[in-house]
Amino acid sequence: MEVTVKNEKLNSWIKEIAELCQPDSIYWCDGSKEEYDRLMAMMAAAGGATVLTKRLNSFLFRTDPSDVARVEDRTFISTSSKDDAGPTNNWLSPADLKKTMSGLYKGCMKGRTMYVIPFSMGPIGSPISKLGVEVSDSPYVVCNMHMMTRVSSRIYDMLSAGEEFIPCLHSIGAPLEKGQKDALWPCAPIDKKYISHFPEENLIWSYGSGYGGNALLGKKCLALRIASAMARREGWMAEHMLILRLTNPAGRQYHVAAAFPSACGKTNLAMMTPTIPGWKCECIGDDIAWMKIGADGRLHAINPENGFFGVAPGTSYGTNPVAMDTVRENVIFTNCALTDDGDVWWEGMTDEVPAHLIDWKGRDWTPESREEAAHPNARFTARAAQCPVICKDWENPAGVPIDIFIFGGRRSGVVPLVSEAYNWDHGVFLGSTAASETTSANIGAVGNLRRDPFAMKPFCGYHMGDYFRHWLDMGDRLGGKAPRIFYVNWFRKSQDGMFLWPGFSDNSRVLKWMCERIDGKVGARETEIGLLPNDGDLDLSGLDVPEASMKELMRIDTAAWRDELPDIERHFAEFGNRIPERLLQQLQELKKRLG
Ligand code: TSX
Ligand code: MN
Repeated sequence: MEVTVKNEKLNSWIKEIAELCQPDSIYWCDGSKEEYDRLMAMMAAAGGATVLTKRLNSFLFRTDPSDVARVEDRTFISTSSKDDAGPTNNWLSPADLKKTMSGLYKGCMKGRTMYVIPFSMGPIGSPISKLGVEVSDSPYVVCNMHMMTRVSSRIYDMLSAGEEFIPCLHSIGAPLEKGQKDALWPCAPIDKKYISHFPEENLIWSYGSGYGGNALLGKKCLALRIASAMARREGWMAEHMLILRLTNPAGRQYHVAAAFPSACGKTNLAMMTPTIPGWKCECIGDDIAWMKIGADGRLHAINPENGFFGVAPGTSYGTNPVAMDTVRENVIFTNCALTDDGDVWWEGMTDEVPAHLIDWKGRDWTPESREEAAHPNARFTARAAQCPVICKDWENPAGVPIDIFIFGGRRSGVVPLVSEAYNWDHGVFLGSTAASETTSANIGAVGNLRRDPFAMKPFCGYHMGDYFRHWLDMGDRLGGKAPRIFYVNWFRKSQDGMFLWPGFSDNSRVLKWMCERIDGKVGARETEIGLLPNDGDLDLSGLDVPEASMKELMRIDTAAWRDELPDIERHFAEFGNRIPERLLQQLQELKKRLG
């Protein structure tokens, strides 16, 4: 495509990058279906993409075994002062990092095409949206960006009209010498991978990985790390939250934004089908929320993304039928297993395990094989518009007004099914101390307690002490119009290790209680840790959870809570003098209540 964009910053940046990376050619993307189909056909012909004959317009990619997930150790927040990146981020000085990475970028696109990808995070033209331009040498990235962001030639017009954009430089870091045969998934070794953010100049540099959050720079890099830093400067919020709309039988709507660490089923909750009669749930987003205070004084949220980049293993018609229907066609699968009849399969997809598969490494697989057929972090990429329960307002440029914030984690003990914060400060305390037990899907030993404040630990683009303070500031500005804050734990277990709560669709019962709290229809009992449902207030009709289980789900184990206090103190101490006094006060009050 012949493109002229009258944007000096863009043109000089592209020129500079082309001179540094030395691609064979430059291609300006327009986001069209024709472009998508052409690049997919090219990758299929080269062998990197497998056409799935059983799933319309769908493709399977197998990555290099060294390039299967985000690389947190290689992720950097590069601010001029190390202290501004905070204790939860890796830091290198902008000068040092740029010097090292410029060395790597030199000639790194030799033998390849450099794609210029213009995109909008959020509906094109929404006052909450932001533009980005990703330069990448990966056609896999182009096709995924088509689904996960709004890629369109209209962005060029907006850039020509002088709109701002966030430059996102990406290379897989695998130049091709003349005559050299390309790898099926070219990338750089781990010690050469860098996922770098320069929040002081809204700039992203990624090198060496083609995978997900390392390479689709609109998502974690722009919409969370860079956007969180912008949001603090500009007085809005960029959060790692799903967004959903609940409608009660009377037709009243409630909007929920919820933050959970990984392996808690965020996508499942975002697409949940309520069990309680007459209640409806619609999906607005499953990963990221951008929120601004509107003219009405309330907090309005948009989903800056255009699709789902979801974890496949564990997704089934049992756990998430809506996701299964979302991925029936027009899907990019990454690191799933391939069936003999040209479909994908992953662990947990069906009760019956296929007798033969090609595993994610391209090898024959049978149920006797020792390794998993799909990688535990295997993914699907699908447009949000394909989701059968996508909310009609999911692209409303004004966003949806948030009524309820939910934080949560995976805890086999101690934390009750649901509690409500006493007030905004207490809610911020709950978010800032959120913790989850590690599962086999995480790194490290299974069952360790990990603090992941606001589920933002890997995604906050600045000092997390300042981030907590920003939450307190937002509460001050929102005043009586602030969303109410709740904390949930779907994962409490009995003495004999069984899940006490059925979870999934029955979580609608917990959400219903929250809505009734908002409307002042139900009371709550004051406990040491927050407000809990009174007996009989949770709608358990048609549910056969034994009364003893409900009692255990709601039990406050004050001794166990007291045992948590030193860990919370250690956690807060990490943030040094940037921890807000108001959170330390919340900790003191919790201590006092526990006696
Ligand atoms: O996503 C989950 N949610 C939220 C759903 C809206 N999961 C899966 C977590 C891994 C990503 C859950 N797992 C939930 C849950 O609420 N609860 C549980 C634990 C659980 C697992 C199985 C059963 C009950 C609870 N029951 C049976 O298997 C029959
Ligand atoms: Mn996420």
